[in-house]
Amino acid sequence: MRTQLIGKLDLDRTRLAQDLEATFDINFAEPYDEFVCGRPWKSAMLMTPGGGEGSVLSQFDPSASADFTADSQHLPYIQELIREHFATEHITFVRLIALTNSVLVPHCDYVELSEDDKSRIAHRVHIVLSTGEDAMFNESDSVYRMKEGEVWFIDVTKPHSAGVVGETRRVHLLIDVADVADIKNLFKFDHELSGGIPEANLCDRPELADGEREGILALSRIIDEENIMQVLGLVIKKHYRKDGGPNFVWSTMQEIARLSDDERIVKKVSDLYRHTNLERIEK
Ligand code: YCP
Ligand code: CO
Repeated sequence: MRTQLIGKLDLDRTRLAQDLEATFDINFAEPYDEFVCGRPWKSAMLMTPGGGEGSVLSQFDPSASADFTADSQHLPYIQELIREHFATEHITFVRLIALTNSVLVPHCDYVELSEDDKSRIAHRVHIVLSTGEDAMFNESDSVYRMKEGEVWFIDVTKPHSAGVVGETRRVHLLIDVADVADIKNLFKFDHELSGGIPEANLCDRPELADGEREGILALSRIIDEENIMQVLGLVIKKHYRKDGGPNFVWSTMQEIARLSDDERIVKKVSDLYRHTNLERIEK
């Protein structure tokens, strides 16, 4: 399913605020380190196959039907949002995601899954519970914002990344749903698929200036195996604010690596690209 706006939920701000406060008592997992430049990507499972604990999707048998986890019991309003707006029988996973001052490496998901698993988590839906101007999303060469209350399909087979370039605590619900005969059956609220990323959600980014590009490429003079993720983080952050042209992040990293004249850096960049975009080898 291509990335698009599905609809908007009227959130009860007071009840939501209570639940968001309660999320501070939940133990978030901090998985997918290798995708993160900055503070951890924090994830709490709210629904899983069987309702048990675990931090990453691959720890569950997706053929079991999904149930609410113990953590989700602390969040009565969010549970209600899920129950009242979605046909829960199609849900495989629901995660609560918190991100602050951090950018994710542009990547593709599902690359490690079998065809069977893919059909059980065929569609990824985002619900925005809390966000800000500094919280953005990227797909291919576009950067956009999902606004509070909005519900989106995200095509995670396309290269994508999330970024909060400031102090906002961005909180989303991520709902993975199985392939259903008619997509309309998933939703119990008024919805209208936008067909693509609406113009109003796209971020207007000025073109990257020549001097900035030179400065970024000059990171080749200091890049090493210890700071590579910070260099990558700088390049990604710049991508969220400036338009550097097609495939900016990875083509810039490859160029920085080449200019570094360091074979280890060239290999690290290419390994990281392969792991995040082409094949995920569990270590
Ligand atoms: C996921 N993709 O969609 C992960 C989250 C980054 C990579 C972290 O489950
Ligand atoms: Co992803």
